[in-house]
This record gives sequence, structure tokens and C-alpha cells, in this order.
Amino acid sequence: MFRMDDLIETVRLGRIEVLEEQLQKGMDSGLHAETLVSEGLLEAIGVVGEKFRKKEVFLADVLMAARCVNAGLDILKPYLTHDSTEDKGVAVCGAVKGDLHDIGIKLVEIMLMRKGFKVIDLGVNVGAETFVDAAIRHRACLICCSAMLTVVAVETKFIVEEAVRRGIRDEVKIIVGGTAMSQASCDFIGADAYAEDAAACADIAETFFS
Ligand code: B12
Repeated sequence: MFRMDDLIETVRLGRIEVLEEQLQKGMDSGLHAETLVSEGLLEAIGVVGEKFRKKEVFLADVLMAARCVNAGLDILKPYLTHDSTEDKGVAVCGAVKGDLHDIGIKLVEIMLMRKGFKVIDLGVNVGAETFVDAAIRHRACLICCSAMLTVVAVETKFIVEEAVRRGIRDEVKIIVGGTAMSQASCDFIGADAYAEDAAACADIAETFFS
């Protein structure tokens, strides 16, 4: 029998070896992949993050749990991205230079795929030049950059500046997000939009290109 609490515990303990079986059980019990993500995987990383904040677990525990979340997202991806047959263009996505947090941007990528964007995943710790190189190479219409750490938020500004410097600023929309960003910082750096979560990001992207 599937229990959401068991899934949360599995992620919390970083038990990647039983993850697939548990997610399958969850699906077999009739739960949607979206529910397994929001009430299972993300709930668990929230719990671990809170424990880390209270110094009840080590950074390594957070890392193990995050690996589990990412593995879970990979397993569930086919069920999360099946929606669209449209071709809205290419979106280049990544976490900015100095930032190793990738769960949020992976969710952004999934939501963009659902809306019909082709996603180029640049991963984490991505410099401004690499973002813009990729945007040029793939003729992207969209750059999405994630900044979770306050100290790296400035990197989003460098991406906007690099897009201007390389002459593609008019051809590409830039959406920023992550806990280090806000509408105010978006306005300050001259990005096109800030979104609080992945779903809002995909909605905004859709309005840009519909
Ligand atoms: C998991 C985690 C890690 C993992 C990351 C592993 C991985 N593969 O991602 C590890 C262990 C590596 C890690 C390391 C560190 N972390 Co950390 N980490 C977290 C934690 C617990 C969860 C983040 C997460 O994945 N949340 C779940 C996802 C779904 O949420 P999210 O990322 O916020 O994304 C949502 C939105 O922000 C938004 N979004 C995100 N990206 C984008 C992009 C766009 C374009 C848009 C529109 C929207 C968007 O959409 C998502 C939801 O739909 C948070 C605390 C927390 N509760 O948030 C701390 C946290 C982010 N970490 C923090 C810190 C300080 C660190 C370290 C410096 C710790 C240390 N002492 O070494 C290092 C830095 C490493 C580095 N250079 O990046 C701080 C950041 C504080 C700050 N403001 O600067 C936090 C907030 C913890 C805290 N309370 O102090 N961390």
C-alpha cells in the first residue's frame, strides 16, 4: 500500500534505491504525478530544509534528499510533460554562476515543456556568457535563470548585460526567479519578468509568445 508519508521519509533519508518502486506504487494507487511531486518530493525537501535551518541535519543530508528529489523528477517527467504538441520556441534554462540549486529550475523546465517550449537545460553554475552563447546557438526566444543564493543574484544582471552586448536583447525574453529574486530586483536589472514559481513562469512565457 502507498503512503505519502513513506515517500516523504524516503526522500528525507535520501533512500534513492526504493524511490522508483514507491513512486510506481503511488501512480498505481491512482495518484497523479503532480501530486507525488508537490505533496511528496517537494514536501520532503521542505522538511529537510527546515531541519537544516534548525541545525538538526547536516548539509550532506540536504544534498542526499535533493538528489532523491531530482531522481524522482526524472522518473516522473514523462507523466509531467505529456501535454503539449505545440512548438513555442526554445527556452534556455539554468542556475546562475555560483548557484548549485537545481530543483526549482528543473520544475520551471518541466512546466515550459508542458506549454510547448523546447528546453535546453544548461544545469547549474552557469555564467552569463554561457547563457547567451546557448541562446544564440539554439536561436532561443527565452532565457530563464534561477538564483537561490542572495550572493549570486547579481549574476542575473550580467546575463541581461551580456544579451545586450551580444546584440540579442530584442530577440530574447529573460525571466528570472528563485528565492534570491523579486519583482524589484527584476525591474532593477532590466529583465522582462519575474515569476514566483514554475507554473507562473510558464504562464508568463506563454503570454509572451502566444
Ligand atoms: C536543497 C537545498 C540545497 C542543496 C541543493 C541541491 C540541488 N540539487 O538543488 C545543497 C545541499 C547543494 C545546498 C547547498 C547550499 N545551500 Co541550499 N538549500 C536547499 C533548500 C533546502 C531547498 C531548495 C529547493 O530545492 N527547494 C525546492 C524548490 C522547488 O524550490 P525553489 O528552489 O525555491 O524553486 C521555486 C521558486 O524559487 C521558483 N524558481 C526557482 N528557480 C526559478 C527560476 C525561474 C526563471 C523562475 C521564474 C522561478 C524559479 O520556482 C520554484 C517552485 O516552482 C533551501 C531551503 C528552502 N526551503 O528553500 C536551501 C537554501 C536555498 N540554501 C541556502 C544556502 C545558504 C546554501 C549553502 C550556502 C549552504 C552552505 N552553508 O554551504 C550552499 C550553497 C551551494 C551553492 N553554491 O549553491 C539558503 C540560501 C539563503 C540565501 N538567501 O542566500 C537556503 C534558502 C537555506 C536557508 N534557509 O538558509 N542547498
